[in-house]
Amino acid sequence: MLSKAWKNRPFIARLPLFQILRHQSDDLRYKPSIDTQERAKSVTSFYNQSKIDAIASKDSVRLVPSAMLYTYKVSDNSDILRSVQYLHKELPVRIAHRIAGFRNLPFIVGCNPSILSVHELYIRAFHLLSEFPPIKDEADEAAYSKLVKQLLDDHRDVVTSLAEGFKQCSRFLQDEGMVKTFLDKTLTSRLGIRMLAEHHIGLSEKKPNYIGIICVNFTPKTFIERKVEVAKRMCEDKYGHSPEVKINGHLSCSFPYIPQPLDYVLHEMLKNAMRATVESHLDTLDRMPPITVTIANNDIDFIIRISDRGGGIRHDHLEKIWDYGFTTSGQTEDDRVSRGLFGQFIESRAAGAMHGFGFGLPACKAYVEYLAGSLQLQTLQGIGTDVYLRLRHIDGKHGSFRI
Ligand code: ADP
Ligand code: K
Ligand code: MG
Repeated sequence: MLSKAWKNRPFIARLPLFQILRHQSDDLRYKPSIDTQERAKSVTSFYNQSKIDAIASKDSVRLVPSAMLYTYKVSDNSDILRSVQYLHKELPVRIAHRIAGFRNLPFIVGCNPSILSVHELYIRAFHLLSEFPPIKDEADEAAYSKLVKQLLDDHRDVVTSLAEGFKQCSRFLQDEGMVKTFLDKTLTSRLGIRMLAEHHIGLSEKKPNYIGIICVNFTPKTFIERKVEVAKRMCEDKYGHSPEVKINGHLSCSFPYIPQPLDYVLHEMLKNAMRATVESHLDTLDRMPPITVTIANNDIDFIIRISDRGGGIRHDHLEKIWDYGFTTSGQTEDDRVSRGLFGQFIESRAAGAMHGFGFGLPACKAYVEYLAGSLQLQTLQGIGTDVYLRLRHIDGKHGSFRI
């Protein structure tokens, strides 16, 4: 019901906030899948959200990977049903917490079209998931999984949208800490939600060597080789050349792990090492020093060290590289650097197009710490950089993280 005061306002004042913003900017990329009715609902939720508040006051229930690994070892239907019932309860709680995060952003940031579009996606996901009726049988489970898959897809570009949004409002932002707290929380919570959702979907899909998202014989060497190939291809697209990558250390080790979050982390670290190597060897592109990746495995954790000879990181940049948004990309005047990649990547929305947003290091650190690991960097100015990625095993023997 519209109040009388509302009806009496001039037309523009009756438009929901985000609609006004939409008319101001052409570069908004709203998901076409949000229909008018859903949009009306999410708009109402900007102002009136007692249901979201109620659910946001609940605590989330986080799972230990070893429990995920062993509870669902025999994936008969009762396990699948238990897993989906957990998701059905848990996802609205986690999403409601994130919506509260968006609502607490400073007004000028919350109004940014890219950030607002993500806020709206979360509200929409909240309604779709929290209104899904109780799941009693296989048919319900299939319908719910279908919805979750669709949402995973709709939310695919969230990180890029947030990066764009914060880049656009960086001139209004004085409080680095606020940005960091919001993004660390939003990104790691998103990672957790995606891991849970993909784990459930994976349980039904029964991929060989996988229990949900857990690869039972994860082999770092093979995984790194695949990531190297992808990064090399990107590097060659940009510069026409890419450095060799040598892998040494514990090449044959293999153990259960969740490859999904590592995918992003290794991709970002390899891109950084390759960029530094190429840009510091522009006159000798045909004989660049290789990047060396070393794998070390032990009972408690496994370590991946990426060593490059890309000239290192300037002293006065060392503090800033962990800040969201800090980048040296686009600063080089050299034609051989600015010609393609950086400009082109900033425009692109394809997965892995994060180069140039200055999100790589801080986002990876947040993800790795969420997984009870650490990401550290040692640089030898004038020579190169070593990145140390340490991750705990998920066998539960020495304590683990919760998803
Ligand atoms: P982006 O790659 O988008 O610039 P990152 O957060 O990944 O953002 O990195 C921030 C900055 O840190 C880079 O712009 C670069 O100046 C510096 N940096 C990161 N890794 C390396 C490296 N291996 N060698 C030299 N500089 C690096
Ligand atoms: K950065
Ligand atoms: Mg990077």
